[in-house]
Amino acid sequence: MASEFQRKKVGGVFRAMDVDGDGLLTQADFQALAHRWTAVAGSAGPERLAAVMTGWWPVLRAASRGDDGVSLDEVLRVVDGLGDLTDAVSGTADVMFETIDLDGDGLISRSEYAVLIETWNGAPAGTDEIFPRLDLDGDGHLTRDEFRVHWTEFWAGDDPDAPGSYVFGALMD
Ligand SMILES: [Ca+2]
Ligand SMILES: [Ca+2]
Ligand SMILES: [Ca+2]
Repeated sequence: MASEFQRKKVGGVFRAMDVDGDGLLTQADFQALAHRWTAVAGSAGPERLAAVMTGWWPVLRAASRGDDGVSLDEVLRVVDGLGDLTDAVSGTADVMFETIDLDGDGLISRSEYAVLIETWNGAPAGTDEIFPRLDLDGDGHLTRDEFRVHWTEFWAGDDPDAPGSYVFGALMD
């Protein structure tokens, strides 16, 4: 069972992914998200990211009960099982990392991270508070390993104190 914290955390991302706001994730939402990502200027691999994101759609679809979309409860059931899918989760983290590494230097800068937040949420959001917490060694960048840790914590973890719980930004009520 998903905890209240997981519900809050994943619920925020669910609302960002539910592009048309009807309370269900559908293939159309995924296509809209993929479109949003392919519009990120200068990015080397948005098509690859779109393919990986679209690849999660059958996984979610399989968890839903034959209706037209996937509800938050159904997403939470999938999230419950992600502990068994750690390779797929960290693979998605790597593709996301490469997509937001706009200058291709193998690191995520503060401004590149801001692009992630804005593109994911469809609107700009402050990153001044969370970025230093995500930057575990304080060198001013996120490495691939740092990002993978946070991404996996977000999707497969349940720790309100872990920086990764806020990798998509602050949690809203
Ligand atoms: Ca929707
Ligand atoms: Ca970079
Ligand atoms: Ca760092």
